Amino acid sequence: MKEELILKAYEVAKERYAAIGIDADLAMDALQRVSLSLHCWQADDVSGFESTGALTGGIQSTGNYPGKARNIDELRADLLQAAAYIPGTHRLNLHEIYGDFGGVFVDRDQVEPKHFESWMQWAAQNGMKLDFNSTSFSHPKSGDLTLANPDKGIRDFWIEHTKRCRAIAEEMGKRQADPCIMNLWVHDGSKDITVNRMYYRDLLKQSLDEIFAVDYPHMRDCVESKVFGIGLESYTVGSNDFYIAYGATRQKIVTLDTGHFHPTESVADKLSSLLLFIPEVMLHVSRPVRWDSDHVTIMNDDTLDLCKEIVRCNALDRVHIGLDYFDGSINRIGAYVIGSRATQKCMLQALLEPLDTLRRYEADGQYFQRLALLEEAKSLPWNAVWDMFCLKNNVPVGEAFIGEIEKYEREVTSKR
Ligand code: RNT
Ligand code: ZN
Repeated sequence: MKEELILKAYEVAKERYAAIGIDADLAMDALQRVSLSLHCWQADDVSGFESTGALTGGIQSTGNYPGKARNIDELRADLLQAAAYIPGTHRLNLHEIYGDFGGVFVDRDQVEPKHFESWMQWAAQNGMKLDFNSTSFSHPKSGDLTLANPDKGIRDFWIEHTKRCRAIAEEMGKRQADPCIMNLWVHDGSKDITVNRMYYRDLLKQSLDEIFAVDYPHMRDCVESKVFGIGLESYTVGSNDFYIAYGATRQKIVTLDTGHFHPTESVADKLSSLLLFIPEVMLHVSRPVRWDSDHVTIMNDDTLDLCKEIVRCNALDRVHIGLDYFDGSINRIGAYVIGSRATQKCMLQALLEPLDTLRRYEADGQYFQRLALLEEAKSLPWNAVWDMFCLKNNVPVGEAFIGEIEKYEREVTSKR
């Protein structure tokens, strides 16, 4: 699109927003400060570099689109490619199985910061900060139960793994002078009815307490629940109730994955409750289609509501926004770009909301006026502000990135 047109449209939009008391420049400044944590696992369908084994742990990536990243160099190249089409500065969220193991098998209870040395260097060179995840799935000892396994040997193996992951996250946080957020999600559960619900939860609680016994200054822990996994449909040890209670009593960050709740539950509604009792929230923004399907995030009501709640709770500095989806059926770099830009578009609309006026209406009991302005706000020219934001950040405006990703596919990924 012609730059002149983008500037002209922005000038009109800016005035239109000024008329309702919103400064579009300030909204762009605020959006500039919102970093997404890009999940490394979209580039290769959650394979990682540890082994060539199957993806287990009740999660699944479907689709066989050609060109997935097969090694660390390809993954890095793809991430940079994706980042080039996403305005702003973003973080990279690594899973333990993406370590730089140099072709040697390093078991999960042996992993060390040195296996992430090259990632730390690469991230620094590319202006990205790192977040981290322990990995309980895709391993011979994964089974149905890891940290909640009655077998002490297996439980200790995963406790050791998770402790080591925290030490790695600490090193990352120290090196980047910004806390590394480490997410802990374990798939532990049961395919069929269990008569030991409390027993496993008690084991998980004890394992977590042991893992978190050491306090680290440069990393933050977050714990992620879910409803069920594939093959683990009847019971999940780390349920939502479990982790909310755990997070609230231990002051840990709770991760809300938008795919991990019953379909009619509003994840956005959870923020204001959690933020009153826990220090921060981590989000895994995804798009569940009928179930926790991990489709690519789009600009839908769920994502919009979530971003609006972050802003309405005045919690931009207390909510970390990570993406978590894995679609292997389309161009994987395109998937990153679509989901990231969609999340940012939602955040921009949230930042452009005439909140003061809406709140005044509400305080005065002017409910018709509140609803009318909420409706009108939906069609204000936020998209002109978005185009301007992309232009300012030197990334393709509008659909121009489609052609660029096609080119990278032609020249690089299709040759893999
Ligand atoms: C699984 C969880 C978890 C994973 C990643 C790969 O249901 O959402 O966050 O997606 O750890
Ligand atoms: Zn998740």
